[in-house]
Amino acid sequence: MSAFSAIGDGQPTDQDDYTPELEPQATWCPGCGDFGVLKALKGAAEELGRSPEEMLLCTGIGCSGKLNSYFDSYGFHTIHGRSLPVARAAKVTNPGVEVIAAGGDGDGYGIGGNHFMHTARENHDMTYIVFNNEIFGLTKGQTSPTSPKGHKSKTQPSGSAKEPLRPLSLSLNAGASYVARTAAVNPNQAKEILVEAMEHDGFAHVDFLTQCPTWNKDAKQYVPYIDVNDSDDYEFDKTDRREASDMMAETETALHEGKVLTGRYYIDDSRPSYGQEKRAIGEMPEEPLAERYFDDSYDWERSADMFLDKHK
Ligand SMILES: Cc1ncc(C[n+]2csc(CCOP(=O)(O)OP(=O)(O)O)c2C)c(N)n1
Ligand code: SF4
Repeated sequence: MSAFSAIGDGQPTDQDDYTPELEPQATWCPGCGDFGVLKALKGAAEELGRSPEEMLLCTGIGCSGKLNSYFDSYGFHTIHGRSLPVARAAKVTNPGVEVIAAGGDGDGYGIGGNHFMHTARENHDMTYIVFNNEIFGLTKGQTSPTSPKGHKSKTQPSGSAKEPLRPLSLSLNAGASYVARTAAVNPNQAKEILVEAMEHDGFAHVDFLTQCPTWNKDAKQYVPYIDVNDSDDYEFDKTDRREASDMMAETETALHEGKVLTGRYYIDDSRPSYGQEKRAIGEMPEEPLAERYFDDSYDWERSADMFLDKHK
């Protein structure tokens, strides 16, 4: 069955449907926050009734990149920092698929930072989960873009001299239409946020705090956490860009002072996604482009020919 013909079949699912036969048991270190992402993702997919055939999970490289070995859906384990371009191409050609991209903070905010910025700007319809453990995990704990200033590692033995990147603020300013932060220690909130992110039409960025007990002793377990949407101490309108921006800045600063703030920060339901915009102006056909691969009689246009014709 092709992916697009499975869409809308509404097959009943339970969490076991997403457990692969090949690697049913994840091999992350005991206590790793990555287990929390897997659990939340399985719970969200089940709640939304998405069958494994309706989902594509594109991952980068790192401990986090193993997510698609442990989640049984269509999957693409890409190269370092490149989950987003692959996910974009898949969504553009097969819009009915539920596309999820995932990777670490090194993968997504470092080497893949350019893709992150422009996928947010173009509002591609997908969920992007960043496993933020504030270090490079797989390669044994080097300083990453989100490591706090002063954090000591083998690559920065005297402590990082650099201010960390602010992922929520970057995402908002780049153009993401849904921005949230959750934590592996908060599985219920994490699942609810992933459900919302998957339902959102546009680029939904979830910064997921995932403790790495093996290489990042500083970050501990990201507890106690506070949900800024539930706490009386925080009041802001998550549909207001300026108020969201202020709340994000406070959250990012607080993290390195030992205060873990999480929640939904920004939601814009009015902005069309990349695919919706392209279809509206006639640059993309209504039917999934992917269907053409199954049509032997389809006469493919070569983009180079179209381009050369215009310049004659
Ligand atoms: C182009 C390239 N550069 C470097 C590496 C080596 N490498 C593999 S994983 C990794 C970092 C992983 O850290 P992160 O993305 O934060 O994910 P985590 O392991 O913490 O989940 C690096 C630098 C690589 N595989 N490819
Ligand atoms: S090294 Fe860290 S991030 Fe990687 S599996 Fe172990 S605890 Fe998790």
